[in-house]
Amino acid sequence: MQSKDDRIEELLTLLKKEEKYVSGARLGEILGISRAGVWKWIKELKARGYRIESKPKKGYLFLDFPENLDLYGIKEGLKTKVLGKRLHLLQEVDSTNTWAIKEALKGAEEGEVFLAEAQTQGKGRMGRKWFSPKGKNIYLSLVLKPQMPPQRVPLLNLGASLALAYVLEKLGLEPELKWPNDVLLRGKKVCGILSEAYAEADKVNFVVLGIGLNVNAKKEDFPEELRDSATSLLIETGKEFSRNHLVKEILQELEGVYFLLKENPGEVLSKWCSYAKVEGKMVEVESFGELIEGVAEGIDEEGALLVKTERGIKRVVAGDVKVKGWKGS
Ligand code: BT5
Repeated sequence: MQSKDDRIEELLTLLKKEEKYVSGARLGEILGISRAGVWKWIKELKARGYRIESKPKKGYLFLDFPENLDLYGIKEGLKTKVLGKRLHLLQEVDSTNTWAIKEALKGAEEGEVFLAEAQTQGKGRMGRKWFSPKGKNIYLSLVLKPQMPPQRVPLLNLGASLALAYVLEKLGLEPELKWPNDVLLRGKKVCGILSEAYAEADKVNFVVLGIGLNVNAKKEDFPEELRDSATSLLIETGKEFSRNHLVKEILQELEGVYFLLKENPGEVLSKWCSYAKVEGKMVEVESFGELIEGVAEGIDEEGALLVKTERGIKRVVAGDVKVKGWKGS
């Protein structure tokens, strides 16, 4: 049996598809409910921030999605098989990654998505913090159960940043990727990715993939120390974006890359490299307290960065890269 939420989602899909006024009687007929029932659900959608016009004798017209994150808005028309089949949203949480890990330990399924309007303790890598103001950006964590050996988990990071590059490119932007997890616009960080794996020696139990995308944050919303190195879609384009639409796009592109990773990881890597443009550049990498200097040679099949140093090729599995001319962290 369908839940009430599923039925309201159906009503929304119907209204959006029509692109003109639809009468309450007709909607009621299709959904098998009374006109008063339709009105009640429309009121519920309006209360969630949907812009729907109601006119006597004409009916209802869908105008726009709410500005706040909304699960119907994300699910409506979502073309994925696995990712986002179940979605969860909180107004505020410590970290969507921490939340998703707790749920995965309790049995959350592959593809479950955890979103929040704000994070009080958004996490970066290596104990760093992710700045997460309310109602402006996307903080999304995803539970994945990939059939891959633990040493290949870094490929998910690269795959996720590639998916984000596709999403941004569709908006007419020119994203660049920086090993291992940054998505940059004009050299500034617009998105960060953090994957946390729960694995045994030879088996991955689950991976939580966390994505933070700066969407509608203005320059003055960022703390002073990030203003030169961080950016948002609003700062880059002067336009506000629907976060519901973006979440949908992210899930769709991510699923494409995730499936491709299973079939042909080499293709994901070579696509990633085409956005990274790191090959042949002088880099300085800080990894586990060691400073490695040399020329970036590329990425190996497990997603590690290969650096040609004076003492031969060094394989870097984690760390921070500085490339001349890049301002990101
Ligand atoms: C990352 O770490 O880039 C991973 C960020 C992952 C965030 C998502 S949000 C959803 C999910 N839930 C979480 O708790 N986390 C994930 P790292 O490479 O260590 O970069 C962190 C550094 O980026 C910080 O030390 C700052 O310099 C900078 N930074 C912090 N907040 C930023 C922001 N909103 N935009 C751009 N740069 C930021």
